[in-house]
Amino acid sequence: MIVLKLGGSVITHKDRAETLDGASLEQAADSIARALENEGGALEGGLVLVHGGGSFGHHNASEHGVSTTTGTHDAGAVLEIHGAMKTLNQFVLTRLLERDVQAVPVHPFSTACRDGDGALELPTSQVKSMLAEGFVPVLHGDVIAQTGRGATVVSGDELVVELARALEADRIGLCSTVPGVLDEEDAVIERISNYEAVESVLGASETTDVTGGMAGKVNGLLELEGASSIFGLDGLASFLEGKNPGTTIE
Ligand code: IP8
Repeated sequence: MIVLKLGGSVITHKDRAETLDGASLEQAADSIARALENEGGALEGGLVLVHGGGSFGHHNASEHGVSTTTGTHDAGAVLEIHGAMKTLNQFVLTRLLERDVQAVPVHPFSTACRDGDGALELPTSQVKSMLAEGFVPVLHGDVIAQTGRGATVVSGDELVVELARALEADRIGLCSTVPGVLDEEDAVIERISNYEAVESVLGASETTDVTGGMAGKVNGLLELEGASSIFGLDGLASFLEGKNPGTTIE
């Protein structure tokens, strides 16, 4: 099976609060629908989708000073951040359903939590049942309760790593705004097998992003057993056909 993340900055306009990038979301939904129609293709083992926040969630989280490590005990703040992410999730589900993709929501706030050290606990039995019944579960970056800190942000990237591990994913894909991890000359780095080799070129994210940026993504993916790919929207169809566009991380 495949775990695929649609980056928040791919499906939204990240610099304008709560603005969907409808054209990009539709392009992604088209690629997913086409790949699922292809019986016996790379998606035969099932697909779990995760999406990030982009201009939904991040603005609300930074307004309330909430990040992956700084929490809040204000339920109003939790509802705002979670509500923004549910709105975006609904947009994603609708675009997929319009294309006959049997997409269903899984909201991390209601299922996951962090322990006092920040370790993520994400139950996956419901995701496994959904997959077995032919659904495409769609999770998203969210706020979740954390022991001793109220509620903190969980990024879609962390969910991808945890899902890939728990579901023993064969392939992991991160669809980003860039065609892969870029070097100093903006050329795509084909393969990354250790973090130190690329540390200097992995800058922080430029717009409001309370989670890790490219460095965090690469670090998380390097922890996994299997190979993963980071690619742009134009590489999505090829990834879903079983190819390795962009940067391969293993
Ligand atoms: O865009 C973060 O998810 P990400 C979600 O995958 C929130 O980092 C609530 C800021």
